[in-house]
Amino acid sequence: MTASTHSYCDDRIRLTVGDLTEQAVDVIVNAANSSLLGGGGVDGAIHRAGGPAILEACRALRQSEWPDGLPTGQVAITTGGKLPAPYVIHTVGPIYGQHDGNEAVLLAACYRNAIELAAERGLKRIAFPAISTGVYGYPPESAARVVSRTLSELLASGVAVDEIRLVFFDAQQMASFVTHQQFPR
Ligand code: AR6
Repeated sequence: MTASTHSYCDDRIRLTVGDLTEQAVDVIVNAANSSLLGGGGVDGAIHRAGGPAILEACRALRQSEWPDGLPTGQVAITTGGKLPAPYVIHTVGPIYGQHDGNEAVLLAACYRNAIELAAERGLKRIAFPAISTGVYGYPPESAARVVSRTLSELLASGVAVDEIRLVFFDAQQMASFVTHQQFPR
């Protein structure tokens, strides 16, 4: 297998190196912050590539469902604006070291809640960035263990999605994930 074609769980989980904003799937997941009003990293890239419709939809969420902001581990869906993916699910990853040891539970909740929301909406192909492993400081090795266990449990439970794509910004990040993942063989 080449570095760009890793897959697990009967090919329902695929790893790729690239720009999340370019993924032509049904929905991409944003590693947002609780304000939902944009930021740097992948969040900034999504708002830049998707255009103002995403921010407008996020502002509407703040005025309706989430007046105090989106809590860590929760999810909210908006349009994808001009992105190839028609929808964005925004989630807030844990800031490493700031959740009294509950970081892994919260990181797992981001992935689980996003996939369950996608399934509820009939969105079958979902792409994720490596949530919390940038500015939020989650060690990528330990994120790989949490994410792989969470995703394999979800697929085993029969969740209705066809493809979960994990998008890494560079080959080194993907290689680290491959080394530390704990998908069933
Ligand atoms: N495509 C794929 N992966 C990317 C891209 C991209 N275009 N850009 C960055 N990454 P981060 P966090 C990777 O910091 O740690 C924002 O300001 C990056 O290399 O974007 O959850 C939010 O508003 C890293 O591996 O998200 C929050 O305030 C991963 O995406 C805060 O950052 C996540 O890095 C959230 O921090």
